[in-house]
Amino acid sequence: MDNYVPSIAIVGRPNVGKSSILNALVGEERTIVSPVSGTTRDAIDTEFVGPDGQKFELIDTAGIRRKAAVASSGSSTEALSVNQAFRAIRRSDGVTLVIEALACITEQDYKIAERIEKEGKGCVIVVNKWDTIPNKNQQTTTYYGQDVREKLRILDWAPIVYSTATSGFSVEKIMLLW
Ligand SMILES: Nc1nc2c(ncn2[C@@H]2O[C@H](COP(=O)(O)OP(=O)(O)OP(=O)(O)O)[C@@H](O)[C@H]2O)c(=O)[nH]1
Ligand SMILES: [Mg+2]
Repeated sequence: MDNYVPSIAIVGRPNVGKSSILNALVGEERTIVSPVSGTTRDAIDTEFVGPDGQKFELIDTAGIRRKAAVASSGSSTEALSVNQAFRAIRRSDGVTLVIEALACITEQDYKIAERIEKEGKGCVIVVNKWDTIPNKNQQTTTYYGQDVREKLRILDWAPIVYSTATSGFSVEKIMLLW
């Protein structure tokens, strides 16, 4: 199927830079970026053409918070957004799981990882906001890589990319891995 366009869902906790990554990839402000968590409410599809002409459908999704936190916020909009993000994982061919460099990997990230694994999707793990890590050296990447491997064991086969969406650093690497 030459015309088949694979879809890649960009998922992760709120505010990690999912929409920023999509904008950096397509080179324009396709989706709203803001410091407020929960900015993206709907899964938005955008076409992306790779350097070799390969087309992808990128799906920006709403940040996924803990179920209990969503329930206690009393926001049915957020609950719907979270369900949509899980649906995006289901309907996509692959998933870009975004984690924020300075934030710890939480149980919530693990739950999203479990979902990706359960749905049998391909995955690239992106450690974004790499610019916020001070005094980086060669060992920094090793250290972060080990932490990701330890805490997201279920995705031990997924490649890891360290990116800065706001400057575009390493963002194109994410798509080269598909
Ligand atoms: N320093 C730094 N800030 C970033 C980076 N990527 C995104 N941000 C900032 O982080 C904030 C959240 O970015 P978004 O792209 O809206 O994050 P999101 O994951 O789409 O957030 P929700 O849609 O709310 O889940 C914004 O203020 C961005 O400018 C990065 O690589 N480095
Ligand atoms: Mg967003």
